[in-house]
Amino acid sequence: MMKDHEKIYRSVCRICHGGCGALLTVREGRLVKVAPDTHSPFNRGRMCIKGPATPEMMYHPSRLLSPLKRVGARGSNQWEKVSWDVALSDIAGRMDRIRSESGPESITIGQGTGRHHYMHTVRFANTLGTPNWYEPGLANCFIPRITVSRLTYGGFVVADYYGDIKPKTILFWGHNPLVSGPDGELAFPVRRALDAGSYGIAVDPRRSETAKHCKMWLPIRPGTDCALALAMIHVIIREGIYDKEFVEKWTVGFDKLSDHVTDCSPQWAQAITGVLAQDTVEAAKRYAMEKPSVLEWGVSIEQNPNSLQTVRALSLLRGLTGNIDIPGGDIFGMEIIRPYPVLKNLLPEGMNAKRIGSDTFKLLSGPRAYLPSAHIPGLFRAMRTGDPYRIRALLIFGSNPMVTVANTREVYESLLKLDLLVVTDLFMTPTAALADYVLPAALWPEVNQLMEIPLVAGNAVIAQQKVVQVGECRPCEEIMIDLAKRLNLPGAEETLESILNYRLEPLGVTFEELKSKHIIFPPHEYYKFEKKGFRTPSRKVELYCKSLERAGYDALPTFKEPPESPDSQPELAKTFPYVLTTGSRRSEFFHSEHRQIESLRRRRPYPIAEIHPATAEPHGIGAGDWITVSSPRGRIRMRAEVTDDIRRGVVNVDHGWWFPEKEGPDFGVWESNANLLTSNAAPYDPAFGSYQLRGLLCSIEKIDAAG
Ligand SMILES: Nc1nc2c(c(=O)[nH]1)N[C@H]1C(S)=C(S)[C@@H](COP(=O)(O)OP(=O)(O)OC[C@H]3O[C@@H](n4cnc5c(=O)[nH]c(N)nc54)[C@H](O)[C@@H]3O)O[C@H]1N2
Ligand SMILES: Nc1nc2c(c(=O)[nH]1)N[C@H]1C(S)=C(S)[C@@H](COP(=O)(O)OP(=O)(O)OC[C@H]3O[C@@H](n4cnc5c(=O)[nH]c(N)nc54)[C@H](O)[C@@H]3O)O[C@H]1N2
Ligand code: SF4
Ligand SMILES: [Mo]
Repeated sequence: MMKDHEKIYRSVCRICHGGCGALLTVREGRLVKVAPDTHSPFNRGRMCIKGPATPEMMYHPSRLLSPLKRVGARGSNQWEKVSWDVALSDIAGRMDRIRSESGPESITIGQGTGRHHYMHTVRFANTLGTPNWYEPGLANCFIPRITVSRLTYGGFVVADYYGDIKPKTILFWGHNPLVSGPDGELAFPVRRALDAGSYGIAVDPRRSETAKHCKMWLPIRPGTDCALALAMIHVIIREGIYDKEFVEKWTVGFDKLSDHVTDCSPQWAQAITGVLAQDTVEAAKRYAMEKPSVLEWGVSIEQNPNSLQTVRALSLLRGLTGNIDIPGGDIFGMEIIRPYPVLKNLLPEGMNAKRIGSDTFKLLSGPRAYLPSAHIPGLFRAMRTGDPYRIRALLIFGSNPMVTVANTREVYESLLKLDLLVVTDLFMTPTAALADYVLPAALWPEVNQLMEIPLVAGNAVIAQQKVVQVGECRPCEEIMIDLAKRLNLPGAEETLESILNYRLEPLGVTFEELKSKHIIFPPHEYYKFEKKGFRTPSRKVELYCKSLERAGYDALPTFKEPPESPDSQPELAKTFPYVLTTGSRRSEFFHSEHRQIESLRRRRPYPIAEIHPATAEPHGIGAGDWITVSSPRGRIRMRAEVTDDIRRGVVNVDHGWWFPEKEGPDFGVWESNANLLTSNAAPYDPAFGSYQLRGLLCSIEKIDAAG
């Protein structure tokens, strides 16, 4: 029951990429409870375990509460508290000096994945005049899926769980949305669809939480997804089960594609992927014939150096079967509000060419990329070596590259070379501990923002409202606006609220008004292509993609064996005989976060490596044993989980591990961090610069009791 001195606010959780409707109980200025909103069309009264843990995050004793300035040597983890004014005027002064001495491009703006301030960070970089901003996803997360969707059928699509007609078949590909949503959609509608009878097929080396709710599990060898997708295309074409009318009227390049996949039989794919040919045929038939079907694809298809063509092959499945823009299929976003004003035009034209990676990775860093950003390996190299020019300053808003970027050792060496490192975060992290200034960020109930859901599609808009304030914490948007004012940057006069109002104008509401309405979710419009065609140069689905050809990339997808795999490096595989995949998401944590949140950590106290009993047995490894997992680059300690729910010979390790309870500045970052095993070296995907985080080689060993 609500008490007099309590107030309940409706908002939207943003601990992960966000989207669950949340009820926030505030008592005497303090957030005391976060509960799921039963009226939310998305989570309908449910939440994952992280949502209700918000008050624990908010008032955690180690939360950063005021700006800190480094006093000892860099990385000595000695700080003094300073006022915002002292911190920001010193930071702005140093940025100004670096900008005039070495050009704005020598300042990089970094950020984490999908935060509320995501687009404001891009805006800040543009107005500062630097082409170099990044986040640790991008090349390896989401940009390939978004870009390829735009090239192939003119826009990003999401599964339609909300209309009268529901998906009959759901093909989950390298994606575990019951745990990891949303990269598009939240977990709950997916779960409702599966419970209501949608036929699930999971392509995953693990029998993931999602795979456990599916009728079919295809345990693929990591890194070989493109081959399996091509085999499904082969089956769909050879069996004549593609949507003939749709293909005829609404696609280009069918004959070329058909010729191209002639040799990609399910048997050919079986030898590469390990997926049984008959399962490939069955899955392809289901997807093509038991319509409407949706393809829920995940980040696994992007964490390899053939990401463009892997994502392309998968995108073609939608086009061939006509499962786009139809009720219960994969649908385009309605984009009901204006895009965030990132002030792209303020970036001087010449700066596009200076963006690290722009000459090589056109679809990540080129001027016409969807969201041009710098290529991370090149950026960190520029910090270390000054090639092609020195990156002297890095301002990070909510990211922990010491844990989340491949090759931690190099990240560390790069950060130490900077003249200025500023990290804005909720907690002290192994990255923040290396900074000159650490600034305290606001947590989601301390922020006014708009949440568009499903992600990127933006079919609904929800008000996220500030209901409390802790210490001196500030939203990143406000910190950037303050810095922009001190640096006299264009656009600095606009408040966050005026930006939110500008975005909402097409809906005829202000942010204040949306707070009381809470959500706007208009009915969906299907079959838009029938009136306007697809938003591609041919107005059709581009099975054969001329735009890619013009940009110098293959117009049709081809499988390439990952550069590090048992097949491509048989010699190395003698020492490192297993296939390593990293980073499968866990409900308790968001990437490197939440290890200090007791209620979550208690449920998953240790970093886990999952292995099959047949893989564990020759090493004498039993459940719960500590083991080392080694790759050609490093070695980490994990607890073994011995399980049949993983393909034999595959080792799946958690990513994101450090130990906030251990002493800084390292906080145990060199012990169990998956990115000590990964590589950021070439070869890269030629369009996106993606590199291998999944499907690498590794070995395992039991640590004896004494070790
Ligand atoms: N080996 C391996 N590495 C991976 C992956 C993998 O699968 N395998 N996945 C990659 C992918 S897809 C991604 S997207 C990246 C993610 O990489 P990051 O975005 O760097 O991941 P996080 O650990 O979430 O780091 C976010 C930091 O921001 C802080 N934070 C949270 N909310 C806020 C806020 O509102 N404001 C501010 N200022 N700070 C905030 C958190 O405390 C945390 O320290 O990791 C990548 N790294
Ligand atoms: N709780 C929680 N939710 C999150 C995040 C988080 O850290 N925690 N991170 C967010 C972010 S930034 C992202 S990108 C998304 C990612 O979310 P997802 O796209 O679901 O990605 P993962 O959970 O990393 O991997 C999905 C599945 O791919 C399988 N897999 C591993 N390697 C391969 C492979 O080579 N091929 C195939 N086919 N499958 C493979 C794994 O076993 C796993 O079950 O999650 C988002 N949501
Ligand atoms: S799924 Fe994401 S938005 Fe929903 S409660 Fe969990 S962390 Fe919050
Ligand atoms: Mo991501």
